[in-house]
Parts: sequence; C-alpha cells; structure tokens
Amino acid sequence: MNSNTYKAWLNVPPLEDMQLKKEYSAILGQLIFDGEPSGVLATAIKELQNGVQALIGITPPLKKMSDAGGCIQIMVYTEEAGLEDWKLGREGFALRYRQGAEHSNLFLTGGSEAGVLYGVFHLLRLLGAGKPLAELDVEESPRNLLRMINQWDNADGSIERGYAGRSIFYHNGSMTADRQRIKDYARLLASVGLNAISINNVNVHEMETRFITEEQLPSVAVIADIFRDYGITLFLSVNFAAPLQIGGLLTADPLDAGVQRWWKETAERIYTFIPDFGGFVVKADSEHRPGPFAYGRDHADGANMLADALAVHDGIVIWRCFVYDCMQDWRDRKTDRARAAFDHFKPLDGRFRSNVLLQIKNGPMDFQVREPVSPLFGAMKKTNQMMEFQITQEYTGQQQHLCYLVPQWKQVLDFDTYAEGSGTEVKRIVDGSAYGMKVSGVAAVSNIGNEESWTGHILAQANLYGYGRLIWNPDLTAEEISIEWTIATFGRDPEAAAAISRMLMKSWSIYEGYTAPLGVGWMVAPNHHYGPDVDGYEYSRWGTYHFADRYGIGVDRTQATGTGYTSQYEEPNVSLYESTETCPDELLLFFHHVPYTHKLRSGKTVIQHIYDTHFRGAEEAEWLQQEWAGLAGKIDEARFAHIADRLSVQADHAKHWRDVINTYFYRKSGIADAFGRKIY
Ligand code: GCV
Repeated sequence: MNSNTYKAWLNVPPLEDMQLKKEYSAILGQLIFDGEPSGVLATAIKELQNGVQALIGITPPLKKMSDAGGCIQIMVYTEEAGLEDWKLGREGFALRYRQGAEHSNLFLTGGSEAGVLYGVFHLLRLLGAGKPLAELDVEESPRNLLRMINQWDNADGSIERGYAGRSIFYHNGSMTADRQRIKDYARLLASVGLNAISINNVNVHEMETRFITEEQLPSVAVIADIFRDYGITLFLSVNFAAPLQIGGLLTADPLDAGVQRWWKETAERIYTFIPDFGGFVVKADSEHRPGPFAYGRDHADGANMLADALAVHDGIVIWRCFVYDCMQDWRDRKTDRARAAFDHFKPLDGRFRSNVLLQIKNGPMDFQVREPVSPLFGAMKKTNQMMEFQITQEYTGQQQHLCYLVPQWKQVLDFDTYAEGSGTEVKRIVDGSAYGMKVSGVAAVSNIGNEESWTGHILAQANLYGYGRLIWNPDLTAEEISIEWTIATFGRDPEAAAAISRMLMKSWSIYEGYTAPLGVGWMVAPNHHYGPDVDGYEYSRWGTYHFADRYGIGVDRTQATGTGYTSQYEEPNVSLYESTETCPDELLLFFHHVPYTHKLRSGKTVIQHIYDTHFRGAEEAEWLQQEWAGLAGKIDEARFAHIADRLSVQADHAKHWRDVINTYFYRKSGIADAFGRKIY
C-alpha cells in the first residue's frame, strides 16, 4: 500500500518553493558518517535518504568524509567520545546548522543510535513543514523514559476494542505474513518517539498464553527483530495462570517454589530468543483474569515473583492497577468502583521490587470522555508508576466520530496532585522526577488495525501521532501538535492546516456535548459501548451507575454523605471536589448527586445544561461537516471523501444521542427546556 491514506503523517510532499529547495539542496546533497552503520543507525540513514528524496528529489549518498560542498554530518555520542559532556541523554539529539563562507553544514548528533533516529524524524518533520535552515538549531530529549504502545490484539486476528479492521500481527492463530506492514507500523511509532510495544492483548487467552513457549518464541522473535531496528523494545502480556495452563503445574501460587522456578526458566528461554526483551505486562485479578488473590496472596507477591524471574535479564514487570469488583450488586450503594485501584494498591506502597512498574489508567473508572485524574498518581511515593491512556476510542466514538484526545491527555498530565506540595503534576510523577523513580513513563492502547488508513477514521491518525509527540514533550500544546500533524499529513497549505486544527481542537468538547453529561460517564450500549443507552449499565454488575431518578442525578462520592472517594486525593483537591460550591462543573455528577434544578457554577441548572449541551453538540457536529466541506479541492479526493463520510455518520449519530439523552431526562424530570426546543 502506498496511498496518502496509508502513509499517514510520513507523507512528505515534494517542495514547490524553488528558493527553499535550492537552500535545502545545498546541505542535503551528501550524508556523512564515519563508520559502518547497522541496526537502528542504518534505519536512520535510510529514513533520511528516503525523506530527502521525497522532499527535493535527491538521494544523498552516504560517505565517510565530505569531499566538497555542504552536507549533513551524523554523529553518535559514545562514552569514549565523552558522554559525560552530553546533556541530552541516550535518546536525545542535537541539530546544528552552521553557515560557512564556502558552504554550510548540518550536524545531527544523537546520544545513541536511537537518538539519531529521533533526530532524523524531527529533521524531516521540520523540512517537510518548510522551516528555514536557520531554525535548524534544536536540542531535544524525551521527558519520559518508557514511551509505550499496548496492542490489544488477539492471536485469532481480532482486536479487543479495535475499530480499524483486524490485527496487523496475527491471523487465525499465526503471525501474519505481511511483515512490511509491521515494519511500516514501527516507522510510524518511532517517528513520534515511541520506544516500547506490547504486542498482545492484556486479556491473554489460550493461544497467546503459549507465546512464551519454545514453539511460539521464534515467531515472536521475528516481530521483535522488526521493532528493534526502529529502537522499539518488545514486551508480551502474560497470563498469570500460565504455570497451570501450559506448565503442567498444579498451582500458579506466586510463593510456590515450583512456580517461581517455572517463571525463571521461562524468562531464560525468552531471552535466548529475544536478548533485549522488555518484560511482561500483566492484567491480574481483573475482569476474571487469574491473579494472586486465588492463593490468598496480594499484588506485590504476584508482581515481585515475576520481577525476580526477569531481574537478571534487566526485564521489567508492568503490573496493571485496573483491579475492581466487576460482579457488583447495583443495589449496593456503598461499594464504589472509583475507589478500587487506590484501595487495592496504596497499602502495598514500598513492597514492590525496583523492576516493577504499576500501570495506572488516567482516571479511576475506565477511559470515559470525562473523568477526574486517578488519585493513585502521587499516592505511592515508593513505587514506580506509569500512566495508561487509551488511544483507541472505545468510549469516545469508536473512530466513527472525531474526537482528538490530546487535549484530554494534556489536562491529565498537567493535573496538580499536590502529593509533594503544589507543583506535583501528574507529568512529573510519570516522568519520574517527582520521586526520583528510575523506571516510569506512559503507555497507551493502540488504535490501529489492518485497514488502509490504520485507524479507521483518517483524522484519528492524529491521536496516535499526538500521543507520541505529547509524551515525548508534555509541554507541547495540543494545538501545536495538531498543526504539526496536519501539515505532515495533508501538506503545507496554511489555511487547510488551520481549519483542520480547529476541527480537531473543538472535537472533544463536541463529543462530550452530545454524550454523557457533567462527568457522569457511560450511558452507552452494553458490551460494544457504541451509541446511547442511558440505563444500559444502570442495573448491571459493572459498578458504573448514574442513579438518575425523578429528582436528580449523579454519584455521591463525598466523605460527608457518600462513598468517601474524595478523601483519596490530597488537599486542596479533597476540598475542591467535596463541595458542590467548588467542584468543577464538568465533573459535578462524578462527585455529587444533585437535583436537576441545582445551579452550576456557570449559572445554569443541571437540566438546562443537559439540554443546551446536547442541542449545541449536535449542531457542532454539523459544523464539523461544513468546515470539512470548505476544504474541497485542498485535500486529495480519496481522503476528502472518506472523512466527509465519517463526519456525516457522526452528525447523524449526534442527533440520535441528543434526542435519546434529552428525552430521557425530560421524561424523568418533567422539566421543560427553557427554549422550547423539540424533545420527544
Ligand atoms: C482489555 C475495559 C474494556 C475491556 C478491557 C479492559 C482493560 O473494561 O472494556 O475491553 O480489556 O478495560 O483495560 O483491561
């Protein structure tokens, strides 16, 4: 596949500006590296040659020394060369443009081969955007150590919560033959600085449990080889009950010597096939997955046992904190799913090995369009922690609707936990700086499948791109990222870039407008989670309720009268959320049960807010369509039509959401819309 749709943001269009082309050509004509490039460096050089070819039509030859004229000179910092002077870390890079009397040169230095690769992609991004050479004076290094993608792909080729086709990795129980596709995926990930991937679903079924066996490891190693060339380390999700299910043991008890031995031998075996294997991702005692609870052990016992097996190989255990009672009785108003992760893990602080990393979802529930930040961030000062985001749009329109998620993630990363006083933002916890953690970072559930567009909705490519860029540098703005992505994807037309960026930037608020209001969450159809069903989860076992009756709606999570969830935060956040006077409007129903007539801080009543946002959201979904229509002629036909199609589905569906939600609350409350608009 070679279409614009497939190339995504690695789609450098030829430069039309002749003056700039001349300036670029003066330095891009030859590539200098004094050595024999292999591995990641060979990848970097190939990428640079191909990128320059696409941009100005020359493939710069690789030479050891410059004969005459300008050039790009590549260097990798080594310890012998004085790494101690190098401030940008292993994965950092510096770009220096130096103008000479005779000719000018560009120096690209990386702290490692991977650093050079990131520098190459950054350089191509700047050149692709037509930046003047004088601006090529850049120093960058990633803020987060681990920048990871989690695939929820199953060996049968299906993808849990996947909305863009089938798996690019597996087909009917075997690895797919299309290795080029996997390589192209590695390119996309590396181009935005990602450096780790787990390649199978955290729900590890029978077939994937065998990925760690002698028979399956050769295939896994092939995938690891592809990613290695792009500086990406491979991880596997493992089944905690593997010793029972495939090891012939009678238990998976983490304190059992036989079980411990089995995992050690398993780790040995994995590292003989994949010497730089990253480690395990584990979903245990969560949504019916096996875990240490079955043996009366806790999560520290479980995680540490696996960590001990991996430690001699420098592997790590990424242990997920998505642990809650998924068999709750809806009549029970005391149990609060939002409390669960904190209640389970906080008491274990200090007990985890140094190569265990707790992976915590951004919110206490489950990737809703709006949730508060999980109070577990900052609460465990002696434990390595990392963030889990969801790029795949399970609850945010399933890549049928446009929902640019970077502003949401940015808000989470900027949230001040006050764990070490003011200024302890989540981004400082996950980048390790707040507590001096040695391993930390961010992971996110991927949104790709084998469709030509990778992501189903072409505009959803912006979420994958934006995820990588944001966690490389959490201080970038969501808008900057959206413009960068738009130019890299659709070209240098400033009007088109501004219009698409505007659409992206408004899309989260639009989606939130016509779906579940004021942070209450869900209201989606059970199981597949697409489309409105206000009571779909109300009488279920999943712990996800809104408690709407004829008087009011919301979940009382206060200490004073509710579940006490607010106490899991640090002050002043406890007080902020505890009182309806100070609780931010957008989270009011997450924290409080209030009458429909309750006045929000905005001055509107809750019921009027519901009506207004739903009418507005549906109108704005039509606005998205119109904005896109205005770009006719500026975007190639295939992508223009594809996106127009999705936006039309969204506009229709937004009306359905609007009418279901408004009607439901009108019938429940009996309160009419102040503006007399049509409600059924
Ligand atoms: C992989 C939610 C999703 C599940 C997912 C789970 C998890 O419950 O609906 O599909 O399972 O989260 O994150 O483990």
